[in-house]
Amino acid sequence: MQFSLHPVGNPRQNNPKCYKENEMDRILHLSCKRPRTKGILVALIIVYVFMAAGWPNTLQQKAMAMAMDGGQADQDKPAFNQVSLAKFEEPWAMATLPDGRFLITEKAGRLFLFDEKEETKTAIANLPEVDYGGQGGLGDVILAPDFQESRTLYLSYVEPGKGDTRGAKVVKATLDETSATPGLIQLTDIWTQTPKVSGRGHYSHRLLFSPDKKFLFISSGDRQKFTPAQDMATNLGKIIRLYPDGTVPTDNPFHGQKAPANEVWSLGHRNVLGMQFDARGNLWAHEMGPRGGDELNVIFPGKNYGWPVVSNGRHYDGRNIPDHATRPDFAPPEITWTPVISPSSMSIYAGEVFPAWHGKGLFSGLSSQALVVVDFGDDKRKARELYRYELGTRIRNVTSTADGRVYLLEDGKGAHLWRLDPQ
Ligand SMILES: [Ca+2]
Repeated sequence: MQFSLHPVGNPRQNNPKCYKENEMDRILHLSCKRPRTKGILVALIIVYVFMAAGWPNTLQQKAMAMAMDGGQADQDKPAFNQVSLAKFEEPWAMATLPDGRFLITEKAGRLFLFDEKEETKTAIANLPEVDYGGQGGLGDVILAPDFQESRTLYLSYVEPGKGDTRGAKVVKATLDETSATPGLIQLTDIWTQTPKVSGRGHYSHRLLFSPDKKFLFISSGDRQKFTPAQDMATNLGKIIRLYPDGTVPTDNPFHGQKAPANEVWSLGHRNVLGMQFDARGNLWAHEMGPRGGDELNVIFPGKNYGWPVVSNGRHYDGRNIPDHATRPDFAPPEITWTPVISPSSMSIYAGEVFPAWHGKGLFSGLSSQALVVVDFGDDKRKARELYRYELGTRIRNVTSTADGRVYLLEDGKGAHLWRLDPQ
């Protein structure tokens, strides 16, 4: 099934008054969804007149792109078709296997093998029981660096605690495909969020291996409790660095301090749902701000990124939070977004299918309903958003393969898995 891309601008979707945060991740108010139909209609009529006048085909396409994009056409902004491959129920994360198949998690606790060539979707047995609800359930899935030989993968999910509490957990397991039904075996605990607290938000629990394959990074959200992000007696609101077996490296910045401080790589984070290393070895992480103030940070060991003391956004009840500029002792973000984009995942593009995206960050957006393309800058130039594609639906995940194919997972129930094909 083919879907044409119509990157129609809709400022209401980015108006801070038009979204609210609850346990479901920044839901857009229905009253704010009215598109700018009149402006689009006028633009389309103008384009139609030019087309009728017999412009060369390439000029027609450029005019169409400019009209649809508020006049900001960029020849380095490649157009694509969204090809629907399958549907999933509240998917969260996606990993690519060496043989080209995908692992895809669903929040309610299901993990699928998806084969694009065979168009088959196979449920994997023996998943751990997850505490499903709000922003949590089954979360991330990544392959161990030696997956080809070991068949080891890592999963993050939410487990219940005592009373009305819960927290994220990371396990490793072996993917066994020797019997008729694929299943997980040899599940081993790697890490837990501590303490477990009430609520069902801001687990973060994004997983990433370092380029040298020696370290496992885990993002741990503030669980909507704010102050734990500055409290080294908890591992909430932190980025964590471990050995792949869950033990704590002795060269971590807070080595020698009592657990869990010794596992902390950086602190002062709110809700980091995407992190990746770039080709130069920099660790980038985006995080959701409160009302305004989404951030892209470059992560250094031992640094404090300021939440909840500083933020370029406001609290949801309207109370001010001092900006980053008031506290130079905290690491400032490379980019802040107000209105927010609600970044849900990050991929750094390394392939050739979309040459214009090489080395760029692809961020999926929930309330922005967009694919956001970010230039990470260099020694002379700061990181910046290059442009975005407004897709008209919440995007939960963006994944790019080593050979450059790009896939999007829609958010919510009956969510499409799309492949992006260049036009
Ligand atoms: Ca910050």
